[in-house]
Amino acid sequence: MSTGQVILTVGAFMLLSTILVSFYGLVADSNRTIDSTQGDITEVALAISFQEIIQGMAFDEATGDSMRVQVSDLSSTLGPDNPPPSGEDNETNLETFDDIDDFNGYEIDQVNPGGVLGRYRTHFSVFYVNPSDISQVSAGKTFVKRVDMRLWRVSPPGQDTLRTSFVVGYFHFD
Ligand SMILES: [Ca+2]
Ligand SMILES: [Ca+2]
Repeated sequence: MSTGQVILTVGAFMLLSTILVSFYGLVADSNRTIDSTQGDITEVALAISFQEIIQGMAFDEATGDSMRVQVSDLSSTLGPDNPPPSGEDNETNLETFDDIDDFNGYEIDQVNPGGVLGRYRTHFSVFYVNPSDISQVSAGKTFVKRVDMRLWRVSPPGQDTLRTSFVVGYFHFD
């Protein structure tokens, strides 16, 4: 990607209600600013990658191979489905997850992702949310799930934590 494309991608991503929580506010030292900016950009790039991976997965373990029209058909517990359906691998990581909520509670460490020096960590939480207000976590099952991601640089320690969310809905036509 050219620099222009990167900025466009980052700009578009920011519009998706991304909140950057800064713990330190203004940093006067320019070296630290550059270091911190590089960390922030890497976190945004990782977040976009994870979002694309997750959006390519089934809405729920139950919708992976058949159409579901009742919310009661959906998973009661959000997380990896172990033991997995016969013939499938245990769901323990990115390679074996097959539906969105398998990421609930998952945390991944990446060392020098994409050649950028540093160790980055991403934490995922997945909830059923109220379809008419996606900021509201739903106690019951719904056809809308929200994925919250938290990304930060573990080493060297970053100053910011990137928090971002997206929702995935499951639609059916009766
Ligand atoms: Ca699964
Ligand atoms: Ca699952």
